[in-house]
Amino acid sequence: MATAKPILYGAWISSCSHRVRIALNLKGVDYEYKAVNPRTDPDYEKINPIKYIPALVDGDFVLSDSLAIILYLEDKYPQHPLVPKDIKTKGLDLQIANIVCSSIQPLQGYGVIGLHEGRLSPDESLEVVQRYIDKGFREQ
Ligand SMILES: N[C@@H](CCC(=O)N[C@@H](CS)C(=O)NCC(=O)O)C(=O)O
Repeated sequence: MATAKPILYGAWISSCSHRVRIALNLKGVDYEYKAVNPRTDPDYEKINPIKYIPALVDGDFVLSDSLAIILYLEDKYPQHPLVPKDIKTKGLDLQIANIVCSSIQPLQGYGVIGLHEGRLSPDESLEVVQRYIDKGFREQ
């Protein structure tokens, strides 16, 4: 019996979803992509109650959070490894991944900037976004 393809829920605007799409494509995994608006799609809340994208549905298993999904894919599809075997290189790779996931994206994403909608001008929002992207990539 053919196994169902994993389904990735994401959106074009979401860097977190892009990470997982990149991992799936580097590994050559055949998957289905479903574009959703996590804030407004009532069906998506049943898949991921925290209402963030991405989420991966693999049969009856649902996993959210881009880094968790990527590490799951790494274990499930060992071809074209993404995580180095050398423990120091692996540690540094995970450091970079975590800085992107924890110290850049959340601080300049909708969760923070959206909270200030109407209170920050577009230039002020841009300043916040640039501050965290610049700090994360320049100083790590
Ligand atoms: N740590 C999570 C963050 C997920 C996240 O913040 N996703 C954003 C898109 S990149 C989202 O769903 N934003 C919708 C919102 O904040 O309402 C991951 O890496 O997947």
